[in-house]
Amino acid sequence: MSKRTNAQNPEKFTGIELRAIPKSAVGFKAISSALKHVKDEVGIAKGIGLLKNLNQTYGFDCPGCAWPDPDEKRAFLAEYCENGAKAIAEEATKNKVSPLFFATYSVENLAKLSDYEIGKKGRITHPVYLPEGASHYKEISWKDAFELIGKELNDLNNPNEAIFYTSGRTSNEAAYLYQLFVRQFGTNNLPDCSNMCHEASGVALTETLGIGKGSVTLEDFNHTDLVVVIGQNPGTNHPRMLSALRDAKKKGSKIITINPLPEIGLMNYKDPQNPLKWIGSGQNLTDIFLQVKINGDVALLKIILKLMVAKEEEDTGAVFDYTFIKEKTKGVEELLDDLDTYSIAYLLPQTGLNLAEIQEAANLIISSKKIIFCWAMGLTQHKNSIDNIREIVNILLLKGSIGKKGAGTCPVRGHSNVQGDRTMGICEKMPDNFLDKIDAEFDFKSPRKHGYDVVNAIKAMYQKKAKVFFGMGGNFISATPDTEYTATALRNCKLTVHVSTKLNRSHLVHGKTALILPCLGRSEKDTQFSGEQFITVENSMGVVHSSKGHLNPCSEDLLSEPAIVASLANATLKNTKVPWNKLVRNYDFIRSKIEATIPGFKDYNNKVRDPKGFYLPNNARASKFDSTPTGKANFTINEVSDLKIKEHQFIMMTVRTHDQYNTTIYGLNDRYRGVLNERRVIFMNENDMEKKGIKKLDIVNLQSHFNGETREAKGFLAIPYSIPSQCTATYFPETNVLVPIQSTGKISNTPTSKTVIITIHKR
Ligand SMILES: Nc1nc2c(c(=O)[nH]1)N[C@H]1C(S)=C(S)[C@@H](COP(=O)(O)OP(=O)(O)OC[C@H]3O[C@@H](n4cnc5c(=O)[nH]c(N)nc54)[C@H](O)[C@@H]3O)O[C@H]1N2
Ligand SMILES: Nc1nc2c(c(=O)[nH]1)N[C@H]1C(S)=C(S)[C@@H](COP(=O)(O)OP(=O)(O)OC[C@H]3O[C@@H](n4cnc5c(=O)[nH]c(N)nc54)[C@H](O)[C@@H]3O)O[C@H]1N2
Ligand SMILES: [Mo]
Repeated sequence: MSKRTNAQNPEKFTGIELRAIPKSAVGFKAISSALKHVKDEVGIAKGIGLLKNLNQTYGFDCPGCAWPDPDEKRAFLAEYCENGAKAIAEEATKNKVSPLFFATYSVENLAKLSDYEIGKKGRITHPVYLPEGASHYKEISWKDAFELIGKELNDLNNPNEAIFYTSGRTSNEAAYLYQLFVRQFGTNNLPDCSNMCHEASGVALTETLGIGKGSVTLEDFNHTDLVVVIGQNPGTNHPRMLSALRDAKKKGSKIITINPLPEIGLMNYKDPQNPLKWIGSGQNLTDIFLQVKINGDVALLKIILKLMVAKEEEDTGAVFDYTFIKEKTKGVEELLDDLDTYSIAYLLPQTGLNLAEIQEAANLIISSKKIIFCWAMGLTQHKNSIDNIREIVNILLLKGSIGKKGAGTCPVRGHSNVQGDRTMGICEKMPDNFLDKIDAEFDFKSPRKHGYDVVNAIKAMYQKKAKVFFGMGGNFISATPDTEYTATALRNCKLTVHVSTKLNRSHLVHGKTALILPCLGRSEKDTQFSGEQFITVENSMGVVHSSKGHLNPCSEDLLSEPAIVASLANATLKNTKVPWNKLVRNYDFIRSKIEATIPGFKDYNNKVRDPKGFYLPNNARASKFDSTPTGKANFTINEVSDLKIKEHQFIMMTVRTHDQYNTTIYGLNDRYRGVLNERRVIFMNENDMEKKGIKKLDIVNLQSHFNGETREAKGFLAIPYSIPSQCTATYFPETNVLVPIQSTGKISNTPTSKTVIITIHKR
């Protein structure tokens, strides 16, 4: 019986080695590390073939991050990066998880492994089923699997008892069919990884600029005066962004970095295109580094705003773009009045910085006409995340630095099609005009009641209000907060189903019965009735383009995600007028339906055959703001963080190592931070360690504290690091157990994975 399998990574050390922090990012080490992963996972000959097709105009889209490809020239080496190569090596791995594998290993035994060990087991080759009370998954036919799910869904008292999660790798075509199926089934319970990711960006940008997406294109980096990279670690998570930053610098732009950690990719960088330049240390990308305290960003941005106002008062017109403010915006007076209520003396301690360094950064902002702000999880996973982002918009609006070349917003997305999935309607609360179009096209009435987002889905399962969990990709148990609470939630379900490429912990922390449905990966050929198909995705800058796999599928028993949705719909829906089988015969048919129902996709099938793809309309890029509630771009009034920690407490942020893709752990190294072969570490300020009598590599237990509740994660090695006092960093997902389910962002409801209040206890 596998009733209470491990939901957390085992408390087990792997043999840490500490190294000096490298002097630069990328360079030869990156190429050799990438090739090593490719060689180990897929073999060298197949590996080179794979890399050749990655992000090339007729190849497949990197399943790594959502950073865009250049519209024009693409170089062999430039268009994949170390971590992109790891991502595809992971998918194209030689290792297989077959029915024999499942017959050999019980669920209980597999759950004792770490996420790293589980992931290395490889690709799932057949659909498998775990009956109630069974200890091992066993093979099931696709037909029986769909019938079983259809029956469970139809047995529910109400469609809202089912939850349909999506991770962000799902293609536009699969996502569109999936949301259509779910809405025809009768619910809007479509939580997605965005709820844990850039939700706050979407909320804040829609309110202020009328579009939940960023406004810049890659080309803008060639025309900007200043790039501010705040709360983001592109050297690890979006390595190809470093090339854009390098290009910006070459054209004379400056870079400000705002981060509690001096992330090596931003500080020092070696150009992968220029091996001759690898001798010696790299180029310093960052001109000004502000080592802000965790969650001190609103206070910092407010000081910058106050310094801008002070300069403008001294020298009218030197800072603000009055024409833009007058014609395009609303609320500037209220903003200026509100800024007056704060004193710099009050704000400064919250930043951990000194005024002189902030003044230096403010001077760059003051003197720049075209500014791009880039950000990611360092801003979006806090209680006041929407304030972080709205404060950035305030700065850009005062400068008139949006909707023109070289300027604007750049929320850097995570998953390679997370933005496209939202465009396709994967969201628990799509606006009525989207639903009206779907209803008219397919002749049904989709539900209007909003569904559950990720956190509310977990609570609903915990409270037994939801009974079936269906995951389209992803690794729900390891990606979500409050691991033990979420494990109870999943175990409460009658049925949990995962459409997956690789084995992960979510297959092992399951409902009373469970299914794994194995699907094709991005790099694989997708053959349907009309022949080989391609799929389409939307990158972080709103470019929709095609992606076509070149490898033979790792097993003959895989289905594509669109085919899985169509079969599921056939097995579940009684009165559907959607021609599910026809849509899957040729994905052009799906794209025609997308064209008919979603704005911006006119002539989709034609346009997407241009290898460069096409840009979706973007009102902020076009400097049109009439879609906001006020019909103008809105200044907003934002509150500084109310985070209060006691003297003996610390703030913990959970971050990614250089060797992982979210919950997929490629390896145990975090080369850029000088930590090898260990993930159970906590980075601490050296003085804090001394005060607490903690020495380098002492073992500590961590406790988080929220609303009087305590959670614990045991066994971490303390590492002295350059980080502000009372701030600490650990790796996700090992410390997700400490992130309280109730601790979420205002409006965004995103778990506050970057602000966890902890105490540290020496063992
Ligand atoms: N190789 C690889 N690529 C990836 C991923 C991956 O796991 N591996 N994940 C993908 C996904 S889904 C996403 S969302 C992105 C994530 O990309 P990132 O957001 O870069 O990822 P994190 O590791 O969460 O890093 C957050 C950064 O914010 C900083 N930070 C934390 N708190 C604060 C704060 O309060 N203020 C400021 N100013 N900075 C702060 C941290 O020090 C860290 O540098 O990457 C995507 N790309
Ligand atoms: N503490 C903490 N928690 C976090 C974060 C954090 O910074 N700190 N970050 C959050 C963020 S930004 C995100 S986006 C989420 C990520 O949450 P998820 O998207 O749920 O997690 P991933 O680890 O990306 O999912 C990996 C799994 O996806 C499956 N997979 C891979 N490719 C495919 C495919 O092509 N099709 C299908 N069907 N399956 C596939 C594989 O089986 C693999 O095991 O985690 C969030 N959780
Ligand atoms: Mo993400």
